[in-house]
Amino acid sequence: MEKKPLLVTCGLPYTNGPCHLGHLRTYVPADFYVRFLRRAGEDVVFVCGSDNHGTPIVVMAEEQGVTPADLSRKYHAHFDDIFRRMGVLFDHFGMTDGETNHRRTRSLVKALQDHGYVYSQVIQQSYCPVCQRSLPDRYVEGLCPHCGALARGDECDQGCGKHLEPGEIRKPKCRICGTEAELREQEHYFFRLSAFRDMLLSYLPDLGGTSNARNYAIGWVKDELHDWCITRTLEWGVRFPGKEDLVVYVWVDAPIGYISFTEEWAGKTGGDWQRFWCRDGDIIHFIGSDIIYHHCIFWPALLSGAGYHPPSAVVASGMVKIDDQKFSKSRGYVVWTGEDYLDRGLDPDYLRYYLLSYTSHTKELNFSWQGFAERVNNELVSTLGNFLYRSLYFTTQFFGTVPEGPVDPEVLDHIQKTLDGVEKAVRDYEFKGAVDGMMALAAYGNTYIQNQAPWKLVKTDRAAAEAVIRNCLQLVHALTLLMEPVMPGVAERAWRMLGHADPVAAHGIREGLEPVKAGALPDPAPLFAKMESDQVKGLDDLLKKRVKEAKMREQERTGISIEEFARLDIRTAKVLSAEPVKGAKKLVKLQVDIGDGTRQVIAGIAEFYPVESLVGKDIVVVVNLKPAKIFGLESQAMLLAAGDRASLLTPLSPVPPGTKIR
Ligand code: B3M
Ligand code: ZN
Repeated sequence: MEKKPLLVTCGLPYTNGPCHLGHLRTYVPADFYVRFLRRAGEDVVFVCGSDNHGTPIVVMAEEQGVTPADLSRKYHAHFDDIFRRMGVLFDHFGMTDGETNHRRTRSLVKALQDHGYVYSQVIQQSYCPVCQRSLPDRYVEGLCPHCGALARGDECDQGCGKHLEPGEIRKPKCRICGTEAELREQEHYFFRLSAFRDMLLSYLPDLGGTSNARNYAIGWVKDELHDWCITRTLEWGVRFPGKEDLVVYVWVDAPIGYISFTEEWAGKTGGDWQRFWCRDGDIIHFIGSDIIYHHCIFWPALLSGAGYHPPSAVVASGMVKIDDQKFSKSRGYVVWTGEDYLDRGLDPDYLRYYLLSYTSHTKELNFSWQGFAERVNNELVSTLGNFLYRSLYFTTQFFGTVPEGPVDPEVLDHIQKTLDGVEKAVRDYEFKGAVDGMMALAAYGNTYIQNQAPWKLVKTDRAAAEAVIRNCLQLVHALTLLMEPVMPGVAERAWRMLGHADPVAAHGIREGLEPVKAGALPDPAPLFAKMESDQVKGLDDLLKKRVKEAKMREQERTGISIEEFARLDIRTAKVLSAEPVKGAKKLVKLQVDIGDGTRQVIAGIAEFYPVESLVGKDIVVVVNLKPAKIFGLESQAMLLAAGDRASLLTPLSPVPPGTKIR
C-alpha cells in the first residue's frame, strides 16, 4: 500500500509584533515532528505563513502610523528570518494577504453561500461616536458577558477565553479614544455553524492529535453551537463575495491560508495540494491551546460545508509562563526570540531542546533564565555533551580511527529499544518522552564509559579498550542521528566529527543500528558550552527591567488606583527646629512633629527661606516613603512643595500636626 503523505501546518503568527517564546512553543515541536517523521521515512509537507488581516494588524498599524500592508511585510520578513535561524524550516511560508489566499477565500466562501450555509442578519454593532466608525473586534474593549473579565471585542483574552460575537461584549469602549461605544444596526453575514453539530459529533471522537484539543472540542459541541458572524466593517482584508464593502472575518481567511500555502507550495514544487484538501492526505495542525475552538470546531465545519477534507489531527501546545507569570507583552512578561536570544549569540539548539523537553506538550511551560541555564548545564553539557566528547576524544587520542570489530549486543539492544520508544513517543505527540529517551541513551553511555574506563584499560589491554570505544562510538552514532530533529546544528557538527561529509539529515533515524562508519576521525571539539552565572544574571536583569518599565508605562496610562493613593501616608507636620546642613548650601535639616512622633527631614530649600523662618510652620509631608540618605544624613519624610522656588504646601486653616491628607 502506498503511504499517505502528511501535511503539517503551524498556527499563523499575526504580523503585528515580533516573534517570542510563546510562538516557539508551537513551532519548534512541529519542526521536530516533521524532521523526525521525514527521517523515519514519511512523506511530509510542512507549510505555514503569516496572518496579515483582522484588527490585530489594523489597530497596531494605526498606532504605529503605517499601513497594514507595510506592517505585514515587515513582520512577515521578521518571522521568516527568525524561523530559519531557529531551524524551523517550512517548505513554504506564505502570507494570508497574498493573491492565492484572496482567491481561495472568496471561492470557499462562495461555496458556503451556494450550499446554503451563509445568511444575512441585521445586528447591533459597537460604534464610536467620536471616531465615527464601527468598532469590530479589537477596536473595542469591555467586559466578557460570560465571566466578567476584561475582554476584547471578539475574545475574552484575560478570562475564560471564549470567542465573542459582535455586540456581545458588555460595557464596550472604543480602544482608540476610550469613548463609551454606542450600538448601531448593521447588516452582516453569518456562517451556520449550528448546522454542523452532528457532523462534528461524529468527526471529533476520531480526530487525532493531543487529547486536550479533542476533549475540549467535544465538550463545547455538546454544550451549544452558535452561528458565527463572518463579516466585518473594515477596509483591510478579503472582500466578502456579494457585499464588497465588507471584508470576511480574519478567522475565515486565516485558516484558509493553510490551503493557499499548500497551493503555493504545490505551484513551486509540482506537488499535489488537492491530495490533502480534497482527498485523503493527512492534515495535522499544530496550534496553541487558546485557539482549539477555531481549529477543532469552526474550521472543520467551514471545510466540510464548502466540500473540503477536514484535518486528521490537531496538536495543541500548552501556554507559556514567564517567571511564573502569565505571558504578557504589555506587562513585560515576554522573551523575544530575536532581541533577547538569537541576537545575543545564544544557540538556537539549546532553546529547541529546552522547549521540547521542559514538560509534556500540552502542559504549561514556565520559563525562567535560571531554569533554562540549569537544563543546559546539567543535561546538555554534563550528560549528552560529556559522553559525546569523551568518546570522540579517546578515539582520536588513542587510536586515531574507529576501531574495527563487533558491537556488544547489549549496546545494540539498548539502541534498538531507544529507537522504538522514541518513535512511539513522537507519533503519540509525547515530545518530552522522545527527548528523554534520547537523553537516557546518553546517560547509559556515560555510565558505560565511566565504568569501563577505557583510558585505564588502554594501558593494560588495548584490544579490550578498542572494544569499549567501538561500543561508545556506536552510541555516539545513534545519538547523533537521534539528535538531529531536536538540535539540528549540534547534530550536524557531531556528524562531521564522526567523519562524515554529507548532511546528517540525509540519513534515517534507524541507521543508528547500522555499524558506525570506519575510518580516521578529525579532532573533536566540545559540542555544548556551559552558561555562566553572570550571563544568566544579565539575561534575568533584562527581563526584570522590562517588567518594571511596563509597570511604569501602565501606571502612566491608567493612573494610580484609589487603593494605591490610600497607601500614601501624607500628613500635616509642624516644624520644631531647622538648621543648615554644613557643607551643603542648598540643604536644611528639619525636625518635624508628625502627630505620633518626630521625624528628621532633609530638604533642598535653603536658598528660598531663611532657615529660622521655618520653625513653627505647618507643612505637608509624606511619611511612608523608604528613608533616603541625603548628604550622609537620613531623611525620614519628604516635604511637599510646589514649583521651582519650592513654595511649601501648608493647610489653609489650622489642624493639629499629623492630620492625614485625603
Ligand atoms: N493568527 C494567532 C493566534 O490567535 C492567529 C492564528 C491563526 S491560525 C489560522 O494564535
Ligand atoms: Zn470570559
